[in-house]
Amino acid sequence: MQGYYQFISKDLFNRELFKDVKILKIGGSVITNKDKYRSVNREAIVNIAKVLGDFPEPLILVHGAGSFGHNKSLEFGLDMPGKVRGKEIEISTVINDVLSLNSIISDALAAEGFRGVSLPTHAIYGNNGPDLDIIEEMLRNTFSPIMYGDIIIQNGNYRIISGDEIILDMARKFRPEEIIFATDVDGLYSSDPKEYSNAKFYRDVKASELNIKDKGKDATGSMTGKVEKIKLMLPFTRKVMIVNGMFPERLRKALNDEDTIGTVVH
Ligand code: IP8
Repeated sequence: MQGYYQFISKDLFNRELFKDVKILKIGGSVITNKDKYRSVNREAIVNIAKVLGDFPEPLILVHGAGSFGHNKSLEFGLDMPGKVRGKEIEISTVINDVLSLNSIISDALAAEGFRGVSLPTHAIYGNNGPDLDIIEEMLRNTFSPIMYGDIIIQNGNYRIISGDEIILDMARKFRPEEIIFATDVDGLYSSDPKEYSNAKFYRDVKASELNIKDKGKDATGSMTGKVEKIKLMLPFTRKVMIVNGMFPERLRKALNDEDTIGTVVH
């Protein structure tokens, strides 16, 4: 019985300790040129690094894979999970590609004084899920853990894990104050604004009202998949905000809880 109470009080203590933690996802479409294999958007990366370098609190940072992950995953047929055996070269190619992107992001962040520590997703997700102790220890020491969309190996099987899924796992554990998605659009629309000129923009929307359909196809399901994940995250955070990561000032304001163009999902 005593052990049970110890567990409860430790958990409550942790929630208190991490109550100001924010989670930021930087979309792969912001930091890479999606149609060109292993091509980065250097300007966007540097701009975001400048914003984060000025931000005083530790964050949990997760970035997407963009053209370092999706293109080859689709080409190799890795978007469906399966047995590792026979796919080793393809899996290791993608794992190494997304690790290279992560190094570029971490270097740019370090150059701006951001105290980030990369935790390669494939190395912290074991057979039973993420090693949350490592992430917690980083936060406790005021580092910002950096994770990313990757391929993980569990019990002889591989599967792609999206940055959004990582965020859901982190939200469940750390109950962040806010979750921010920096994407390549201004926020959520009723349909894809790149295809439909009559798409309605949502400034503030209830998750239950969202019924978004897009035709986008990447290895992890595009905007429709993101919205489904956001609905699952909402019980664990005060708000979810989507901003255009191509406008660093919007990201800065979102991080500082100031009003800016974007979509708030309640
Ligand atoms: O860009 C996808 O992560 P995402 C990861 O966050 C791979 O959806 C390897 C395609």
